[in-house]
Formats: sequence, structure tokens, C-alpha cells
Amino acid sequence: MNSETHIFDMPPEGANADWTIDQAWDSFTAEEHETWDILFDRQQKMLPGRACKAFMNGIDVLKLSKPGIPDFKDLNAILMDKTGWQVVAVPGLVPDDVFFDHMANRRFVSGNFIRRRDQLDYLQEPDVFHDVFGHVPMLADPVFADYMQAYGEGGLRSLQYDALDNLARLYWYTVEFGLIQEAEGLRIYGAGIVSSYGESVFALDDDSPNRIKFDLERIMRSEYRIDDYQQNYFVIDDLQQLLNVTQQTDFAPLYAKLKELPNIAVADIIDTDDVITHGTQHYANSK
Ligand code: HBI
Ligand code: FE
Repeated sequence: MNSETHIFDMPPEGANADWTIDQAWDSFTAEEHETWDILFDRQQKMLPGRACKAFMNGIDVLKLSKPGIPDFKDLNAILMDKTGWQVVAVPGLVPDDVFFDHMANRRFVSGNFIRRRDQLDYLQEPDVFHDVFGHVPMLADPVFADYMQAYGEGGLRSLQYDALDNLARLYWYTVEFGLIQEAEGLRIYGAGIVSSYGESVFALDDDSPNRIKFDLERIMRSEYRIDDYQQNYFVIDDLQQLLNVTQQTDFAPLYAKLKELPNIAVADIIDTDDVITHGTQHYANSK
């Protein structure tokens, strides 16, 4: 862990007991607002025909094309009206139970800093661009909004079953790196992809990764890497599928079953996979 990461055991000085802080929107510098604009413009050019309908609609209804880092007061007024979600500022990564508790109460935590100019393409910790541009548009969709709350509630329960690793994979392969099959073609809904210049092309167009139909049990067994493009992406038929599967699955027996099954390595395909595109893995193998 380097000195730039913001991980604490306790809420840092000045933060509230639930780890939230004031966004202090007036404190962002002109350069920081401009960093947002550079990132926003780049993604905005890329995403038509790539991001799913719900995401594009969220950008529109939340008026995210207004220049500069969004003021959460204005953003929340619209978001609350659409789906009852709120965005709250936090200093950086927060503990899992805190993260889940906010989500279970329809609050999405956002890092209250923006990446430096030499980090436009990659940073390890979620900043306000990833959290707000990547995640918040989807929270304006009523079905996805319910899925995220259900996920937060499930996250809290998973801690009691010592199954956080399994459930975190569901978040990773849906909320962060999910693809969706729309009538017009394959589209992105995952925040880690839509907020990344390189991966928003790679995930859809590159012949390297595998693209596999969504399967809850399979995903909860699947390892992932956080430091490079994904080698497996999972594809849902629609957002309702995510909500249905989380509401209809009895997770306790599933967690028990998963403890007896081996993990599935990054890039592996298994017999039961419904494979949409079988990747070459040339990208991973060239490293
Ligand atoms: N904290 N700020 C922040 N953002 C996250 O995405 C986050 C977190 N703490 C824990 C956490 N994510 C994980 O538990 C999830 O990825 C499952
Ligand atoms: Fe994220």
C-alpha cells in the first residue's frame, strides 16, 4: 500500500461516524474541474453505441454534461426524485460493512478527490470520476437502483456467512465490469468499463477476452484481477435478470455449496459456460 491510498481503520479526523464527509464542492480547484471535463469529454465521445440505454439515459436526466465536478446537492435533488438514491462523499475506501450499509439505505459512497493529470488512464482507488460518472447514471434506472439496494442488504448478510469474497465477485462482474445484450448489440453497463477510455473499447471490440452468459453461481466462484483489463466478461439479458436472480436466490445454501467448490481462475472457461465469444487471450498472453 503506498502513501497515496486512503484506507483507514476508523473514520479519519473530520469524518462522520458513518465515514461520510462534506463534499465541500467549493474547494475543488479550476484544474480539478478541468480534469473532470477532460475525462468526461473523452468518454462522452466514445460511449454512444457502446454504453447501454440506461447509462446514456442517466447521463442525460442527471445533467452530467454540465461542465465540472458535479455538485452533489444538485445531483441528489434529481437522483432522489428518480429512484430515491443519494450520493455521499467519503475520503476514500471505506470498510465493507460501512459500504454495504450505505447501499442498503440507497446511499452510494463517492471518493471526494479526483485523479491527477498523470493518472488519467489508471488509478487504483475509486475517485469522484469513477464513482459519479461510472456508477451514478445507472442509479437513475429504477430496476438497477433496486438491484444495488438488494446487493447492499446481501452484502451485510454475506459478512455473517463469511462469504464476502463470493459476493464481492458478483459486484465485480456486474456493477463494475458487466456487459448487457441489447437488441442493437452488446453494450456496457459496468462502471469500471464506462469510466475507462481503454476498456470501453477493449471490452466490446477486442477479440482477446471471453464473453460468457451471466451465471450467478459461476461468477461467485470466479477470481478476478484488479490491475488490468478483464479476461472474462459476463453478459446479462436485461437489468431485470440481475434483480430477479438476487431476490430469488437463497444465498445461505449457495454459500455453503460454494465452500466445497474450487475457485475458477481468471480467463478459464468451464463446461457449463454459455460462451458468446471465445477469446484469443492474446492481450493477456502478450504480457
Ligand atoms: N469503499 N469508497 C469505497 N468504494 C468501494 O467501491 C468500496 C469501498 N469499500 C469496500 C468495497 N468497495 C467492496 O467491499 C466492494 O467492492 C464489494
Ligand atoms: Fe466502482
